[in-house]
Amino acid sequence: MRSNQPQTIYLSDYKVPAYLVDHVDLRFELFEHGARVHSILTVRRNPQSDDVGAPLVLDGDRLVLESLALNGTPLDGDQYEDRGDQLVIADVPEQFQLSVVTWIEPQNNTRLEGLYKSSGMFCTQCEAEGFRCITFFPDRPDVMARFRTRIEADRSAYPVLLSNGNDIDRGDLPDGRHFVTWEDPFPKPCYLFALVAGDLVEKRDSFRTRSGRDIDLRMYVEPRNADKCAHALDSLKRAMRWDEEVYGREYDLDIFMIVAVDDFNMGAMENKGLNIFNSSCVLASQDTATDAAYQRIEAIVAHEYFHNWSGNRVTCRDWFQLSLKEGFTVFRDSQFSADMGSATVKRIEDVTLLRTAQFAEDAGPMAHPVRPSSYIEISNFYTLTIYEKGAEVVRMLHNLLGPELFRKGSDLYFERHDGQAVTTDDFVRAMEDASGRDLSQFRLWYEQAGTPVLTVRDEFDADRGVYRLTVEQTLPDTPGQTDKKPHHIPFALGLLDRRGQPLPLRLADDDTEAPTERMLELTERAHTFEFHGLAECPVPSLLRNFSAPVRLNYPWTREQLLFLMSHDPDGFNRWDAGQRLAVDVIQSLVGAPRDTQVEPRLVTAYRHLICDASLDQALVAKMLQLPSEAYLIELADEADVPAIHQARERVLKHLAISLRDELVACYRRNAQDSAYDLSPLAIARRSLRNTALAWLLAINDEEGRALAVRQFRDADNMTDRIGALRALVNSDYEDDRNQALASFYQRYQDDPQVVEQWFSVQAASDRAGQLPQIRALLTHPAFDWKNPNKVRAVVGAFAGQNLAAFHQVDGSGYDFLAEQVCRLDDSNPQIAARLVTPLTRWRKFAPAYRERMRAALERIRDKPSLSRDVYEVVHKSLAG
Ligand code: 0A1
Ligand code: ZN
Repeated sequence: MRSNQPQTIYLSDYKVPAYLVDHVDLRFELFEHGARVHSILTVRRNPQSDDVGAPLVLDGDRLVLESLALNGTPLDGDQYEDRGDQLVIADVPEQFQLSVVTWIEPQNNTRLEGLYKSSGMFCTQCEAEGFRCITFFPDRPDVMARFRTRIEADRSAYPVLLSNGNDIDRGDLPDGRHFVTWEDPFPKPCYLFALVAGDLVEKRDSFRTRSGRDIDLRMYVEPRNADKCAHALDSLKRAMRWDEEVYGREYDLDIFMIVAVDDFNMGAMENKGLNIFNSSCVLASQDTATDAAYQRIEAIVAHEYFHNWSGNRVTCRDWFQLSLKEGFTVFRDSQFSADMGSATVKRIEDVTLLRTAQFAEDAGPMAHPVRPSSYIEISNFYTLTIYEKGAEVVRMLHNLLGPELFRKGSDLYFERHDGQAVTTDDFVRAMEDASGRDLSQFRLWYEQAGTPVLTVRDEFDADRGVYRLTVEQTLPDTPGQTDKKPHHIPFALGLLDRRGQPLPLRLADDDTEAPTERMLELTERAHTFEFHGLAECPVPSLLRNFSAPVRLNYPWTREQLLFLMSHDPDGFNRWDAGQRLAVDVIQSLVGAPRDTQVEPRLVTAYRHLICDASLDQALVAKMLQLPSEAYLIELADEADVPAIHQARERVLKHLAISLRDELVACYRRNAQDSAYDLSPLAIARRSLRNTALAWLLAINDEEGRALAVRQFRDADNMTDRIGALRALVNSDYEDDRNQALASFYQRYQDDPQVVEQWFSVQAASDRAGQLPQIRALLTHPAFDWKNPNKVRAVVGAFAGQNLAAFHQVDGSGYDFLAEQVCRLDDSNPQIAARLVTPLTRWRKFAPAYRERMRAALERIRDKPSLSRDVYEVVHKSLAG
């Protein structure tokens, strides 16, 4: 809360720390009315700093300082300055011990940064700058220290006391209290510190590393969740094995712990040896978690585990380097997920998120490079650009170097920088040194924001048998960046003959053993490639497997897209051809007269997908998903959301009516006949039958309705139960919808993670989620403003997924969102700032909408005492 203008932090101002902390000795006294934190820091001047005589500056946030002593001597008030957010001691020796005692109030901490309480347990979240809410400390990732932590609390209320590393001591204390002491032998930045105290059950497992060490795996959850741990523990073991096999990385401590907490701002956190998870990202049972949730849990458990090397052993020098750990780790977890399931489906899911949401971010007012050069509030930079685009940048290195050299590069990176806090440039240099390739131009991917656009033209010289392909790249301006330089882009492609056979790609006449796929490299603004020895004009399959995060323009005809949908050997491009065709058909109907025909060939193509059981069912399940409204909006110049919504609905209903019998047959063919399992085929079959159900109910089909009611009642897993619920909720069968919603709630009301799903099915539905109904959900007894998952499930789902309801031409949806942002800003600014996202895209929409979105942003801007988080997002959105 501040009325003066928040400060901007610049990468160019980076200086090495003037002081280093070698050791931190912490003692926590936990009580119901607060916590006392005793800290002893072993500090020395940093020999690398030329700032001789610098004062010692420690960060602090909302701390009550109880005492301060240097080398055992208490400091008087005139020997230090408590500036509120910094503690400054002007006169310190070369080496010393500083003892600090602070008082904090975790029970009143609604921001969920630092030490707070969730469902009666104490837990922490220190990334990025939460440790300063616990005690005074140089809260920056390049200060790495060894931590010892003693936790004291009431034994009966908090039997489990956890921190990083190994437990080295425990015992009883007077007044029914007890303590446990933990020691972490690995130096780490304070953002990786964690503490948990609660009445939790422990689930144990173990893992033998390839060098033969036995690691104790422990998962801690509230007693009611004891039966929801198996999937996370199994995922963890798979991730540990995979990291040994694929990256040669072995776990280092003897214990690895996972804790589930209900109140958490993000998905999970990679604290050394003690990962803390949002319950919704770790707990699963067949009855309560969907297939998507199972897959998300596997991916996030792996992601946090992989951070042990890419993030913890080798960490970030400063927060501008955030993508060093996040981009690389997302790349690693997506490789892992690809290996565990269907690689093509995983790629489709990643690219869908990237193209829908990251491209939108990159085209909006919050656009920033993968390595930003300034920020106001670092919490706002846990973005799709840092994570998802960052992962694409690492994937491009993998594409350019190939798997062997990439592995050589990652080995060198880990070996060279183990125990250090480094930069994205250090990462690229390791890749460069290991491969011998010059990556200087490639580094621009870290510096330039915005999504490159590739425009491809071609011509065929029948006389010479030469096919000429010209690729041009342009880079859009983004806030603060114009006149950008061309990127180094890996561009994978293949060519098909008219029967769908892959053609050899001869770059010269004498190229006899040419491959049928090539990874071309684009470095100039325009390139022309010639392919020789062709008897006919080929159909190009471009940017295979989405080899670079770019927008690709090529004028494929509908005929060619249909051809690629069934013939492209690249599964990703088969899917993409279908998406492009559907986008083209929907776009042609936006604002068109009601009697405009829906492309009949789309129906034929979908019939083929639905009926040909010999096709890869996992891919088919994805291909049947029409492009989302959010993606169609992203592609539009001046989005008219109701018109886009109607056009998409028209296509969906037309497909459903035309393919009605095929959908019923598809539903029956894929009906469940065996025990629930998570193989790609089983997941695909559930997806197919739930898509069939959704489509049938979209056209009020009576048989579909009966199937949905029965599936809702008889399902033995959450994917099918909620699939039926969603179909009913989105249908015109109001009684069935209300009955299903009531019975679902009745059954699951004691399970917060399922209640969240129940909220979001309604909030995301244009039938059950109109504004008055959304307001009613906010007063439902299960709704809780202090729980970020509930806020996301209602407010986030409404503004982010229920686009036709959110974009009301009277601006009521925007005003509603502004109101909720202001309400949350005082209690949880991180979540408030994230909720603003849909409004930040205001320039994208048709004028009537745009102006009202801007007005809503201005209303937020004018709230007195705006948090730094929301201030940054709102001011940047309105600027320019
Ligand atoms: N490093 C975590 C994400 C994370 C970031 C910030 C948080 O609090 C503000 C919490 C978690 C990850 O990548 O999983
Ligand atoms: Zn991460």
